[in-house]
Amino acid sequence: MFSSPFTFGRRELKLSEAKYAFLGIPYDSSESYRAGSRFAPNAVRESSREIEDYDFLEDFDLLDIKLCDLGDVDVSFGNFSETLMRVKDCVREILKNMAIPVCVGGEHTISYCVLSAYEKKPFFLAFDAHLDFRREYLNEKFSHACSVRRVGELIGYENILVVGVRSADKEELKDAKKLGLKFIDFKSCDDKLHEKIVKIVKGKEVYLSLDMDVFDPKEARGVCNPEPPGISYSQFVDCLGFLRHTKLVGFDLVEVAPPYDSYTQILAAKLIFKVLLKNEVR
Ligand SMILES: [Mn+2]
Repeated sequence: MFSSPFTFGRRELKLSEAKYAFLGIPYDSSESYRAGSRFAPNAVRESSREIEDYDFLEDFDLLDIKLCDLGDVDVSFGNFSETLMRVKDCVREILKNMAIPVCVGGEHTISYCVLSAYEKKPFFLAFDAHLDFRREYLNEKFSHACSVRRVGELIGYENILVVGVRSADKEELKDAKKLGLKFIDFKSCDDKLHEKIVKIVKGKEVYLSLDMDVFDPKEARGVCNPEPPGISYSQFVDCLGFLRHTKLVGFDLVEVAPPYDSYTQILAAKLIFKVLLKNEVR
């Protein structure tokens, strides 16, 4: 007997049959601290295969999510512009088939690559410990530390909300305030967080970007730039109620670094299913 294929959630659907398309983007060329997010797509796949299909908390059968796994983008390590073209090609293929891209990085710069493929630019809702708003970092414009800034140049700063921020440098913070970037810092992530997010994203086409370092490192140690403290798994899942008020058009999960911990990839796999099922239960 052959084992099921090495796909996310053991899925075997084709792109033409799917509502969601899992795509690995194992690009981690600008990481400045703990490298290794290139290993995340396969690590997340491995963990996803062990998740049982019935979710008790939501009374939901995960097999009802029409999801396919397209494998990984053949990224060009160290070459951002070539990687950008390759990611754009793959994401365009997904969008042409009317499916929602579910991209697993890789570093946070992949969000810019994925968004470049959209003709109609969505609202960018990011969960991140970092502001990622530097003009450049180590003389590199397309660095993980500049990801939100580059996305802003692409879709407009007014179309961004970053949640969970607790780390930045003074210069980028000054720029962010000057350019009108919306963010909810970690201190403001209280029990009204869900409502605060809904107020801003209601009625919009939303692209969700989850940098796993937004979580408290006690819950997710295996990230490139851990930043204690942080939000909890339950707090994040509670926020996902925003999906009832928006149209989800894309999702990425970034910055998981499997060499430093083997639990974070399990949390990541679980969260991908949570996002998709919360988007199904409207
Ligand atoms: Mn971050």
